[in-house]
Amino acid sequence: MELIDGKKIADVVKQEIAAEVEKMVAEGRKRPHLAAILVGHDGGSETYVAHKVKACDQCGFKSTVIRYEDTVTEAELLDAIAKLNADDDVDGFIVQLPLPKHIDEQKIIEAVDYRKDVDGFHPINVGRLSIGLPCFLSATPQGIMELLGRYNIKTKGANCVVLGRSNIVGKPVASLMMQKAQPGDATVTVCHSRTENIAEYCRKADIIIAALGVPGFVTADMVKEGATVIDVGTTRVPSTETKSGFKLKGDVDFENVAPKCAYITPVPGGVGPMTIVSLMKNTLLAAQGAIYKK
Ligand code: L34
Repeated sequence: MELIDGKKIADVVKQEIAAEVEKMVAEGRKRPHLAAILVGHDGGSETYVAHKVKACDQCGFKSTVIRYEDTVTEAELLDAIAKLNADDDVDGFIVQLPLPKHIDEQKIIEAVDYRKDVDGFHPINVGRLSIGLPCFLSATPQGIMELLGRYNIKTKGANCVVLGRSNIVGKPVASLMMQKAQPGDATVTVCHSRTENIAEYCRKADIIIAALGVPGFVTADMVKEGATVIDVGTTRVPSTETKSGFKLKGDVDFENVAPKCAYITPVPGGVGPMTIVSLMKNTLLAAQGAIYKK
C-alpha cells in the first residue's frame, strides 16, 4: 500500500507556480490576484479560505478577502460580484460555499464572469469541461486528476466508481475520468444515494472516488484487493482528542481499507491540499489569459 501524499504534491506544485510568478514579475507583469467572498462564520469555510490566502502568499499572488455577515442580502452579494467582474486588477475570484439558505447559490454562481470563474462552477466552464474544451476546471476534481497523474496510477481502461453526484465533485470528476486523456480513459460508474447495491459496484472498481460526505462510508468489504481509493470527504466530527474539539473524517474507513489498497489518500493531507493548489493554478492561468484571452 502506498499513501498518496497530497500535502507533499501540493507543496511541489506551489513551488512550480511561485517560480512561474517570479518569471512573470521579472518580465514586468503584475502578480496574479485572487479575491474571495466569504459569508458568515462557518468553521470549515473560515479554515479553507484562510488556507487559500496562505497558499496565495506561498505562490507570490496578491489576495483579497471580502467578508459579509450571514445576514447579507442576495442583492448585496450580486453587487460585490459585479464590482469584482469589472475590477481589472482582479484576475479571478470565488464565492466560498455553502451560502446561507436565503441566497440562491446558482444565481450567485452564474453572476460570476466565467472568465474570472477560477472555481470552474459557472455553466459555461462546466459545459466546456463536459465536451473537452479548455476551461477552468473545478478545483477538487482537478486536484484528484493531478494526484492520479503524478503517482502514475493507471486509469486507462480502469473501472472507476464515483460515489456522489454533486456539481462540484462527483459530476465533474466523472467527466474527467471518462475523457480521452491521460489520466482519463476510464470506464466510469456514478453511484449515489438512490443506487442499489453500491457495495457490488465498488467491489468491481479499480479506482474508487468517494465524495458523498458520509464519514466512514467505504468499508473494507467494499474494496477490491489492489484498488486505488481517493477520499474526498472532510466531515467535521466532534472529538475530545483535539484542542479544536473536532476531527476531520473522510468518507473511507481508512484504518481497515488502507491495507487492501495499492494507493489511498489520507484525510487530512490528501485531496484537501490539492483542492487549494488547483485554485492557485486556475488563478495563474487566469492572470496569464491562458484559457480565455484578456
Ligand atoms: N466556492 N466553495 C467554493 N470553492 C471551493 O473549492 C470549495 N471547497 C469545498 C467547500 N466549498 C467551496 C473547498 O475549498 C471544499 N473545499 C476544501 C478546501 C480545502 C480543504 C478542504 C476542503 C483542506 O484544506 N483540507 C485539509 C484540512 C483542512 C482542515 O484542517 O480543516 C486537508 O488536509 O484535507
